[in-house]
Amino acid sequence: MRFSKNARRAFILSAVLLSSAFSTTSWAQKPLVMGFSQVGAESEWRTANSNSIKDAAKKAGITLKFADAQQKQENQVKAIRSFIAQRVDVIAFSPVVESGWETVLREAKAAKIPVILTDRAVTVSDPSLFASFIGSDFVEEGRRAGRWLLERVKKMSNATINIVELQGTVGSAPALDRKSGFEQVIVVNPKLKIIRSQTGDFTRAKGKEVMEAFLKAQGKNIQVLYAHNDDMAIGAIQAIEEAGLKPGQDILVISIDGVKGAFEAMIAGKLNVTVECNPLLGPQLMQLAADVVAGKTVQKRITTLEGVFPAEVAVKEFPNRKY
Ligand code: GZL
Repeated sequence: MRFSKNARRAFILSAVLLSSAFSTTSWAQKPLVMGFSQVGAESEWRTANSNSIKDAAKKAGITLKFADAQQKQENQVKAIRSFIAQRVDVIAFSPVVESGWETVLREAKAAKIPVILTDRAVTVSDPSLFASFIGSDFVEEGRRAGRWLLERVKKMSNATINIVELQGTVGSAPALDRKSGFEQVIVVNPKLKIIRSQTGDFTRAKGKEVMEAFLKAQGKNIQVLYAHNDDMAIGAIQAIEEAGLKPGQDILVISIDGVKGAFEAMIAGKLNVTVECNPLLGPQLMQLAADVVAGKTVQKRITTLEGVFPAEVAVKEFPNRKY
């Protein structure tokens, strides 16, 4: 059977249209690929944060390339460069420290790959280097810790109330901001003095080690410990007990995150209050990534909602905790 020239032409045209339609359809269903650079695995908070991101990516059908930087900035820069080379659709990361990101973020921008900040902020001269920042207000977390202490010391007759402070990772947004927020609030009470302040790098081991040094230097002259996260507080509680003192009584213990370990310490009477810092950012991040890749307008700053949990509510609240 012979076909006319027009019939052959119509057949070829419909075959081309059909194949392009198929490839368009298959393109439209291509899963979004996200490169995520995580700070590390330094705390209970970080573990919960990583689990939230991995679970949410799976539920959203997003292909996640996850890199753990072991708390080293150079590893995060390497991971981001690798994501650029792999041409991922979007890059997200929790920057271990605030500064030193300008160059690699310019490389991502040149490659036309959008970047989303999660958890911690960066300091850059050009805000267009990231599409959005989703995370807590660390200054407010520090203020909440300070406000709890202002109320608590109303019951104390001491002429001065000496505070030792376990700071988070040097140069990180949570360490800088939690310190300034706390100081902004306690300055109104001249009895309150921060007599020692040093980084415990957000880990239990380092928190214990630094608290041992504080106790050796200051002994019974410490009335309050302010720790920038629960893991350092839990390490410090061990040091306080090993020094023969009662954490939560001889030394008030204030910390931030709201992880299960903190609730267990409060129920045991060893920690007085934890200020919540929500790590469960995964679902919001995946929605944000899909919106950014789709070219939708997104909020530049998304702040997570959080509370304060004094020991008095620990038993009741503990069963509700998700991390
Ligand atoms: C806060 C987060 C901090 C936690 C720590 O959002 O960056 O890092 O408070 C964690 O537990 O190590």
